[in-house]
Amino acid sequence: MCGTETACACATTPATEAVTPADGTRTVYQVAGMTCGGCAARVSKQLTDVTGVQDVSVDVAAGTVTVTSDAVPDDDSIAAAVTAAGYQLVR
Ligand SMILES: [Cu+2]
Repeated sequence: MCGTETACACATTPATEAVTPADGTRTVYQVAGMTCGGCAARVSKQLTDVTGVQDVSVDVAAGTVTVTSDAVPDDDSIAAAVTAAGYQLVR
């Protein structure tokens, strides 16, 4: 089940598997509203497009998103990407 108002491919979209690069800065964010693998995939896809982001790992159960990037990402860029996916960055 997915509590979002927009269409979410909950049943068909697999969660993104975590791939951790050898180097990079890892930042953990709290994201509200994610309920399934489809949600995780949506958030992951948007965050991957943020400049400097190398890898995104979503933990739906914990409601956290771990972003690996060249440098510590701009909070506003991360928030905008999460919002674009249909969820809310908790900060
Ligand atoms: Cu969902």
